[in-house]
Amino acid sequence: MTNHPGNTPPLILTIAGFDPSCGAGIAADLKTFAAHNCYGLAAVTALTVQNTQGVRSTHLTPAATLRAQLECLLEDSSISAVKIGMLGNRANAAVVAEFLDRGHFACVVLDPVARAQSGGADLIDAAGMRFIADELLRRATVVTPNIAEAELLTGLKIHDLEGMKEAAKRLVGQGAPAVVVKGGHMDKAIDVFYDGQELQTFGGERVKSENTHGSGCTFASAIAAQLALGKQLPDAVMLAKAYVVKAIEKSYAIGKGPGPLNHFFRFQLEPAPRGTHTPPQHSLHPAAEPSSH
Ligand code: PXL
Repeated sequence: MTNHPGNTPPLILTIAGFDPSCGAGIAADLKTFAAHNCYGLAAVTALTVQNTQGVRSTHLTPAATLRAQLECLLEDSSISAVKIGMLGNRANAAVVAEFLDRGHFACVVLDPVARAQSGGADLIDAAGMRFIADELLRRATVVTPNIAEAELLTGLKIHDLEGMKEAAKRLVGQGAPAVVVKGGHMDKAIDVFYDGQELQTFGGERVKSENTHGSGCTFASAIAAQLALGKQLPDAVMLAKAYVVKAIEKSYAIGKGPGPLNHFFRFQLEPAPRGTHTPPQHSLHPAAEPSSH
């Protein structure tokens, strides 16, 4: 039996919820890691019921089961970076804090997910959000709230770029080593980066596309991948933003609501045509196998 650790790419763990439409959450994270040539591991905090039109319900993983998933992975694998998304409630957030303390990870990207862009059920309870503010911010390498999440974490009301800068400073004051306040929901998609020293803005015209479901998950995961590949903040943030913009530009609809990003735009310039599938003529495809029974 062979095992080739020399060939292993960086392993990145996502701790997040599952979205069956695979635009956001764990599926978006794993696609992003794969697109960056990294291997993704995943611990599931919640099963959501949703399609592109919104979240209908959430079903949280029991805290003991989340803890068991995390311990099981930690025993076996050397994890280069951790990305944290939907946590669901305080109990699961507390399990994650415990896990971060045990794992001593070099890179932890915390996306403090509160609600889906399409609305619907809350993705964390109020006590969980308070726990993120009090306990998880300081355990992260970088935190990536959108405007609504930055408001919940700081208590500020954010109306403009100045408000975003104030929130970024406040979050660093509250213990986050570095922050990106995402302005994707403002007129101009400007993000504010602050690490306690330099306040920087990453500009951008808004991409003309409805297909932005999972862009927050993808952004945080792309930062985790860039950090795992050895990039420093804020270069990792800049590269992640460029990746998200391109993946939105190359996106397509899969349902009636906002579609997912095209995570693999680098590999596949045009989507495959639908309805004209020809089985490949090699022995690995079941349709090409001679029937033996
Ligand atoms: O985009 C936030 C988000 C995170 N995690 C899960 C989600 C969503 C939004 O739908 O479903 C599992």
